[in-house]
Amino acid sequence: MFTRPGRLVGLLLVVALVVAACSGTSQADDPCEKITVEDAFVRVPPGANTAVYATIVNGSDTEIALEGATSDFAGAYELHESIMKDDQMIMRPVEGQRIVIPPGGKVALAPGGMHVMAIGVSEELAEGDTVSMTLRFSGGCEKVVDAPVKAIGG
Ligand SMILES: [Cu+2]
Repeated sequence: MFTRPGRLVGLLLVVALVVAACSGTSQADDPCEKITVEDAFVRVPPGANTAVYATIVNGSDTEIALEGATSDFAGAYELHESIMKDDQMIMRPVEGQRIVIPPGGKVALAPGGMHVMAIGVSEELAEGDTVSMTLRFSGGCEKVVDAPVKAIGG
């Protein structure tokens, strides 16, 4: 009984030190913790290839870049953008395979714009299915998202 108060103080001291250590690390600002991926979805494959869309929000005060994606439903994944050329919508790989999201900003990967191109779809994907995809960001940051498969117009 007599030892308990002493041990309790010792325990509280340890807890206080751990809390201080943890808050110290989060102040070092890990931008990865402040990236959120919203509304990710995969287009029902119109053929051998399809596109993945999402809105990426950078809540950190550091610039961050999407640098790639991986999953297991296709053979390869590239960052693409759709552009108008000679009155035609074409798509091309994003320069440097890098989509920059400014500090406090967001970037929408959306039909008619940027997207993750999934090349060589190896699974039958139908509306209502969900795929798991890992988005790779600068600084070794990775975010795993569940993307439902959806039909889009056109
Ligand atoms: Cu594309």
